[in-house]
Amino acid sequence: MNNREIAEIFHSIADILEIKAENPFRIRAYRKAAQVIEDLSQPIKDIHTNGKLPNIPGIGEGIAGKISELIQTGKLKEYETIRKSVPSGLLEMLNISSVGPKTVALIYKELGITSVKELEKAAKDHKLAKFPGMGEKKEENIIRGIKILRETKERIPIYEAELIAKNIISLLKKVPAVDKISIAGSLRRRRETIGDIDILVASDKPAEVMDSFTTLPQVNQILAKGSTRSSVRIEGGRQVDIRVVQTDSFGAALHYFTGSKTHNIRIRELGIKKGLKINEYGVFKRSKLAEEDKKIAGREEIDVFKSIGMPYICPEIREDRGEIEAGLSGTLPKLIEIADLRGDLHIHSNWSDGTNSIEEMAEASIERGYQYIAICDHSKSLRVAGGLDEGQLIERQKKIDKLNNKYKNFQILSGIELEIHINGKLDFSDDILETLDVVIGAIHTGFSQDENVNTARIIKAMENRNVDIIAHPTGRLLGKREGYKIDIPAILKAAGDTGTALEINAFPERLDLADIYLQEAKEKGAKFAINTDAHSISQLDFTKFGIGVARRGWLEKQDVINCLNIDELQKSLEKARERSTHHYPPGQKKTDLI
Ligand code: DGT
Ligand code: CA
Ligand code: CA
Repeated sequence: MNNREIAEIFHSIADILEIKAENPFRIRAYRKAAQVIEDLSQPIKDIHTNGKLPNIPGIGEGIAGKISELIQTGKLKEYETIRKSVPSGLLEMLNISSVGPKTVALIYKELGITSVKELEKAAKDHKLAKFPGMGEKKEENIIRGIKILRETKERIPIYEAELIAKNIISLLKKVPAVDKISIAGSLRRRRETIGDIDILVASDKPAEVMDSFTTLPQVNQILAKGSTRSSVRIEGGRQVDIRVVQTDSFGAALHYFTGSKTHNIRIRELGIKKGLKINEYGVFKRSKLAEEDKKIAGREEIDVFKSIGMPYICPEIREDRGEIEAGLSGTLPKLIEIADLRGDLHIHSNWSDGTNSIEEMAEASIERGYQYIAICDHSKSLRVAGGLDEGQLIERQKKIDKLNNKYKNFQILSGIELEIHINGKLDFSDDILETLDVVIGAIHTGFSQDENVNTARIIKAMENRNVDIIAHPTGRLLGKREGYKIDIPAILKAAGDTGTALEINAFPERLDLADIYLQEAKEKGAKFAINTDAHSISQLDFTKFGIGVARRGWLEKQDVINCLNIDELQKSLEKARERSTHHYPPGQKKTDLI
């Protein structure tokens, strides 16, 4: 268990105690412990191993014992018990963005509400406003929070969908009746969330495939079972659809079931104009007598496109957002690929809130074939994430220099994920920033500011010549939080004007900047950086989700700065820094709004 997981459990215990209106001192002890653990710059596991838990200020003997239990067993008995002592609906309510334990306690006590659904009704019926600290605004926030919570509950994050699909496919591949198998639907198109998971199989023994599919160990409920199509619910409630077709229809079916529906309709219309019938079974030449339609293609997906005079269109852009026109006029983009990435420009180490050392992150990146990485630990004011101060930066630089002497064809860039304060001021002075290779400006506090405050705040940071990239530009957390209130077109434009790259943060719950903004940003002259924001080695593999977003946004490798090799990257960063100063010389700031 890492520091954050343990801190979350203590926060959760404090929440439950607060709902139950227990002793405030006890509540405070848990909260304090959670805070202290979040602030630690070292893995608590190591501190525990060294027997130094009792030395941490703010952690008493009792809490230290619970930390040991968590580290040793991965569980905490007290937590398991206390969780059962309140209706589970109350804990679910805590996931609503504007609802804390005090609100839950109040509505439970005063109105006997124990579920999210009841809470939504009460808010809509204005039954909450009369209580102290509530009001109409709060009711609105609750209703909106519940909507967001629901949307993500209904749709599956791509990260989870991919795990489910991979598991099922690896099991079905072992079934002899399965000839070919592929992911289809929105998961193949790499949407950020997935309604249901679609799998396509080619087989001449569909009944055997369906039997195998519906008796997989993870299947909880069979929603439908037929010879060409079945649907199940797996553990956790997620829906998986499967279709089985003949091998000589597999390509046509793959195209059809990959969608999107609007893309399919356009393709079918183009077929009709050419006297073709295109469906999930193949491409057919129409004759006057329907039964004489002659099948001319179906085995390979690309033949569907060829039949209407088009090159292959990658699944990620099959959304009827111009790909049909581009295909017809020969102007399809050459979409970026994972192999184009030369490095990762946003990686955390255990100098701030990462789990692994700089050296471990570097070696894992070398293994992945990178030429460089930028270690971008948090900056000083983000205490909860172990932000570094000026002194620690100097110490870290020594470590990085030493490692760089060791590596031959690999370079560790020294970077920072720099807090942008509410007034647009930066966490470090320009003198300090000058010494860093990569500066990523970021917002982690004060989300609730007005739109113009947040917009000016970010643009002001972009205008600083030393800020190279803006981290997760809209701040949304899929299913948890809408982005900050910002004027997105203005931010995209400022990125183009100042040469500050926009991050496509590949962390599965961020995927920020989202695909829908990328074309607009590109038109305004912006460049991008596809970064994982990895806090541990395994998270370095999040790149594939960032690449999915970039491809859906039609990006090519020349749009993305971390596709440059190290020399080109350094030149490009330098050029962008010059551009910021050129655009906004001192005393002529375009946005001195604050
Ligand atoms: P989702 O599941 O909501 O994330 O989105 P999809 O795109 O996976 O949609 P789904 O699962 O309903 O259907 C899978 C694909 O099957 C869809 O992308 C296109 C194709 N499809 C489904 N229904 C129709 C239809 O009525 N007409 C056409 N042309 N294609 C369809
Ligand atoms: Ca689907
Ligand atoms: Ca489906």
